[in-house]
Amino acid sequence: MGARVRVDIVTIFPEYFAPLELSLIGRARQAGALVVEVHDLRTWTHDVHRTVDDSPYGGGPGMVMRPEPWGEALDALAGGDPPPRLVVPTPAGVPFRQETARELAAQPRLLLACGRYEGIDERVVEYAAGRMPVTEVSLGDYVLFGGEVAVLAVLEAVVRLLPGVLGNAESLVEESHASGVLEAPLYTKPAQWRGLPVPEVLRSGDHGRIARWRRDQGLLRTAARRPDLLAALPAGALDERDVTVLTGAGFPPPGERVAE
Ligand code: JA5
Repeated sequence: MGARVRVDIVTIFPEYFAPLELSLIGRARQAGALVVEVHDLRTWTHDVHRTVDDSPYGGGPGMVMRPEPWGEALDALAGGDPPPRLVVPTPAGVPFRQETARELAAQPRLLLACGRYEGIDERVVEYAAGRMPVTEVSLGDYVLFGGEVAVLAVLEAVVRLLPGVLGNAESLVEESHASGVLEAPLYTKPAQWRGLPVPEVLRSGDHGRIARWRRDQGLLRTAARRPDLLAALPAGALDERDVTVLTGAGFPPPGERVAE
């Protein structure tokens, strides 16, 4: 993981990024682990209306972001050696995962581009890809008004991996997500709340039993909610007891799974 990341964000809504002053991201900036600059794409327009969009070639609904302001933004922000990694959120991107966050956290510079309307003229990414590494990412199979909220999510996933932003305890949580199995449910005091008890095992003090219970709960949740993750586990990730827990709860044995 890189020691410090410089991030430039280009958007037509700079106010969306006010939260970057807050909480742990704000603290990371104050600690110097992170340098963020937010740029208004309209800086790189020259007409009186500061136009950034036009109608789509080929017809269809909505508007498309014109390439010229983006080209000037790249000229202004993507110079230097090495150039930044350009990250563009789009529903048509490759899935953004924890491993993507880890890869981005290792870069010295990131340039995060926020689309609006129906998206950005394709030639912007084509042009950029000839000059710098480009990653178009999707945060999930849904549509947003623009890339701003996705960029905030990407940045939060990256910043919490920077050294000095979190303690070691939290770093281990990331490792367990990397295991491909969802986390077990969490509880805190009181032991009884509105008639609902904390599972007895968590109050037993038996750390072996607790670890096994958490493993089981994580596996059962994963089977119920994310069968895709279970199916993608590498061979040997599940032991005989894991398989017994899953089949005992009525889930098909992983590996004998047919298409979902
Ligand atoms: C919409 C112009 O993966 C969820 C996402 C939806 C969405 C993203 S990422 N970017 C945009 C966009 O709309 O730029």
